[in-house]
Amino acid sequence: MPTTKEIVYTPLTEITAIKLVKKLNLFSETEALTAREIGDGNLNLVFHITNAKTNESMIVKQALPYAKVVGESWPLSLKRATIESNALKQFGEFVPEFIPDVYHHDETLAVTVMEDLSHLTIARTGLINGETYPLISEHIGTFLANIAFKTSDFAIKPQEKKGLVAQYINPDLCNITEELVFTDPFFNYDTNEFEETLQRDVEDLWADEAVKLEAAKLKQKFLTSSQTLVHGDLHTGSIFANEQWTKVIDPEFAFYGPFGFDLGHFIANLLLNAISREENNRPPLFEHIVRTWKVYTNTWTALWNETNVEPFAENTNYLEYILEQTWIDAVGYAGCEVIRRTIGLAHVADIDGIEDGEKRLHAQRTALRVGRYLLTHQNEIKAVDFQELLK
Ligand code: SR1
Ligand code: MG
Repeated sequence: MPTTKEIVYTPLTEITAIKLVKKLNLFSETEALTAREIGDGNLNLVFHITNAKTNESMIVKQALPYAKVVGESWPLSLKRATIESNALKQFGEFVPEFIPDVYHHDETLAVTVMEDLSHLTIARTGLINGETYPLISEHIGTFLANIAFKTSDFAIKPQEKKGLVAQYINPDLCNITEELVFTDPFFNYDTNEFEETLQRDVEDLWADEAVKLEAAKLKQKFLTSSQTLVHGDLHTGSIFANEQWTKVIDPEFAFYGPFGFDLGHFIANLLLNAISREENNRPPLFEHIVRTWKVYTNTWTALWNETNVEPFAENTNYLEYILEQTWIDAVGYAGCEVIRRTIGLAHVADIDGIEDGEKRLHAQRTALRVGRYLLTHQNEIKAVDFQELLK
C-alpha cells in the first residue's frame, strides 16, 4: 500500500480491502482474512471482511465516483462518503443503539470501515419474506425524533446549526432525489422505467396537474428547507433488523432538509410492502405506520418540553404546529416515494418481485393510486387511515 501522503483514490478490490484493514491495524498482519464484495445497492462497493478462525468481521464501504446503477455517465462526488461517515457518527452520539459503530474513515479513498451487521437482515428482504419486526416502528420512531430534534434549531443555537448545514451540503446526492423522486416520475422522461401494461396509468399521472402541483411544492420544500439533518434515503433497504434490534445504515444522502422527509420515506416503504402482501398479512405494516408516528410525537414532545432552546417553545400551540406540519409533509413525501418506486428509475423488490403478472400490475396500480391520493390529501390523512387506503 502507498504511504498516507501518497494515497490517491482507487477503487478497492477484495485483495486491497484486506490490505487496508491490516494497515489500519483493525486486524493484525498475520491474520488469515477473506473478503467478499457484497454491494447490491446503486452506488458503492461494499466488502465483507472476515477472519474465519476468530469469527471477527467488519464492513469496508467505498464510494464510487459515479452512480453504479447508471454507469460512469452519472458522476457523483466522493464527498458523500465523508458525509455518510459524519452522519453515522452524529446519529451515533444521539441514538447509538440504532447505528453501526464506525471504526475508521478515509476521505481520500472515500472509505468507511464499520461494524458488520450481517447477523441481522436487511428489513426489506425480511419484510418481503413475511417478517414483521415487532420493534421496528418503536425503534425508527425513536431514532427519527431524536435525530430530527437534536440537530434542529430547537436543540442547537442558530449559528452552530448553520455550521452543520454547511458541513452537510450534499448537492450530488440531493440532485438524485430532486430528479428521481420529485421530478422525473411526473414527466415523460427517459429515466423512468415501467411495464407497458402500466402505460395508461402513468399517462394519467402525467396529466394530473393537481398531483404535479403538490409534487412541485414538496420539491420546493426539499430544495429550500433546512430544518434538520435528515438521513435522506431511509427506505427499508437502509435498515438492518431482527426481532430485537434495528440498525440504520447508509446515510450518504444526509443533508439539512425538511422534518417530515425521512418519516415519509419510511412510511412509504412500509406501505409498498403492505401493497405487495395479501390483505390478511397487511395489518402489522399498518400498525407500524401508526406506531412510528406515535413514538415520534411522544419522543419529540418530551425532548421539546425538557430541552428546547427556543424561547417560543413554551407556547404549546407552536409544538402542535410543528408536529402537524411534519406529519403533513411526511404524507406528501410518502406519496412521492411510492410513485417513484413504482415507475421511476429505482424500484423496490417488494413490488417488482411479485411473480404473477396480474398481481404485480394490480400492486403497481394500487401504488400509483395511493401515491396520488397521498399527494392530494396530505392535510386530511391520519396515521390510522393508511389501512383504508388500500381497500
Ligand atoms: C441513482 S441512485 C437511485 C436510488 O438509489 C438510492 O438508494 C436512492 O434511493 C436513489 O434514489
Ligand atoms: Mg443506500
